[in-house]
Amino acid sequence: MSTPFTVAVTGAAGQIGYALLYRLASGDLLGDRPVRLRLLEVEPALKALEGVVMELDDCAFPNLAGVEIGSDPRRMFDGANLAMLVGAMPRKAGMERSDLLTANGAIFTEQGRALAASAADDVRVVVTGNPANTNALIAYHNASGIPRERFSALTRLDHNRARALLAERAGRPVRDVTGMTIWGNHSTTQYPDVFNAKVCGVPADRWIADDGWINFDFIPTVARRGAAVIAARGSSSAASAANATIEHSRDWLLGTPEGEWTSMAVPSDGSYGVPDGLVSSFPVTCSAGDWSIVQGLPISAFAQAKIDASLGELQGERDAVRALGLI
Ligand code: NAX
Repeated sequence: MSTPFTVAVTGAAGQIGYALLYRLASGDLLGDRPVRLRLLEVEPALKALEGVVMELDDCAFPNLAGVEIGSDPRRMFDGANLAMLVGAMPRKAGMERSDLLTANGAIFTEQGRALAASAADDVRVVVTGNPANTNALIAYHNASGIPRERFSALTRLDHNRARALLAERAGRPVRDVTGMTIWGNHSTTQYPDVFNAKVCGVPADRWIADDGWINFDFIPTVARRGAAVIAARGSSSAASAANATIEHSRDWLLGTPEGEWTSMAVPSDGSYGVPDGLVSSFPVTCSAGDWSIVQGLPISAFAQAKIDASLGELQGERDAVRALGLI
């Protein structure tokens, strides 16, 4: 039997956690390879987490090699090959943006340091908790010794939403939609890029041939899908966010399919003029645990203006956390 792969999950008693853990344990990440789970929560949520673990036990998953829970990040990240940072401080009524960044700054500086202290040498980190891009920026700045390329933030849910919406409009199955890209921040300023996507191998804008739909329907619908789910369901996306967190991690670890790319927010290497180090979403291919940004995609003036707006927002967040001394 192969060595168990250790996955640390933060915010494990939350709603994304509840949708995520059973899929990790059942083999959706690495198939038959045994998985060991290390679940981090804040102290008051540990009781609820015990119930989640009881249910994991009751599933009798053959490849679940053990579960540990706790509230000490250094202990829970010990030996982690993959860390899914899902837990974050939500914005509460009356909270200023700087309060939100300060609260999350405290979480992600501590978790960055804890990862550096105790995670496995090959650790990879995906940040799902919002504001995901900037939380990842804070974490990598505080994880001295771990290459920044090992940190990423989730825009796969946006990517999946964009693919599904384009497929529906084209009247084709989702598998026929390729080459989707989310650029920028995981927020309403993101730019979902139809112009480099294809449907059945044909450029999607030629297939759709309706710029009005792309600009005034597709882009805002993808960008505001999270709010639409909250309005309908009464709580934020959970199953789809868990699914995206798994797909992001699986592609990173095992590789993107031949000829296809995905969207991941990663520390910029300056590609496409994105300031170095900013955690921004790009088209990426992955192979054997490394990502690389797809180069040379054409960006129109319209697209560039959208991307610049999102980058402006990310730079504002970066400047704010820098002013707070978090990076
Ligand atoms: P929940 O509020 O249900 O769960 C969050 C859990 O995190 C709670 O159990 C809480 O106790 C825990 N937590 C808080 N601080 C912690 C800390 N310092 N260490 C460990 N655990 C901690 O939220 P949920 O719906 O599960 O969403 C989790 C995060 O994902 C939120 O920040 C949310 O905004 C974000 N999302 C990100 C998405 C993305 O695509 N990047 C989409 C879905 C989601 O909105």
